[in-house]
Amino acid sequence: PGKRLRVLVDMDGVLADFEGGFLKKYRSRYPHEPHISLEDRRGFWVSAQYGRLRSDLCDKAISIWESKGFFIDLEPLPGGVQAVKEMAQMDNTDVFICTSPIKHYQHCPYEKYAWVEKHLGCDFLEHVILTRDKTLISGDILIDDKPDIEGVEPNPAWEHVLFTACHNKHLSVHPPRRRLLSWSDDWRAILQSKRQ
Ligand code: DGP
Repeated sequence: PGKRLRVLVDMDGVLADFEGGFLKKYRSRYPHEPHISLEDRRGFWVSAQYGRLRSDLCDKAISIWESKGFFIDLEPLPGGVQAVKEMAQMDNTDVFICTSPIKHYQHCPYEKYAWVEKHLGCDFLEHVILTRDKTLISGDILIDDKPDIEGVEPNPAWEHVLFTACHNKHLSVHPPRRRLLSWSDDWRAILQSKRQ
């Protein structure tokens, strides 16, 4: 008779391959400019690392994800769509996709809904939360690849489980913080650990 578990799952870098999609389109659009391999990515903000490489590359990086078609074309990360579908079928479990759209709003919010419809089905559109401040959203767990999730609420309801990505894999995560290494890792045990 325990209460329902509410799971928040991030989209870019957790369900959708933002980093891979970015690098592919960046190299195709700027074939004569230097790039940063996924192995060498450090820090959440792609544009910041490109800007350190050469100052004009910051705007070139930004131009990629501001382009029409960028977000809808992102490939699903291995196992993510299946895991979310399985979670949604579990007893006493509510799953929401919690994602921050970029401020350049011409394409991104639309394409995020379109991606969910394409890969998870139109019923899942009821479970999409677009917010620039995830601390306001209540849940038991937030699975997200961003190491520092901040906002106006100093004590968010959720436990942030850091989803491993190319840009965060070198960071040490100290207990009680924990990681989900990939969707092959034991996400079911993490959910179970939060149930009453
Ligand atoms: P989220 O993963 O929900 O926290 O959303 C963050 C978004 O920001 C996601 O679409 C990835 C994107 N992003 C990655 N690097 C940069 C950057 O350097 N600048 C901006 N504006 N957005 C970035």
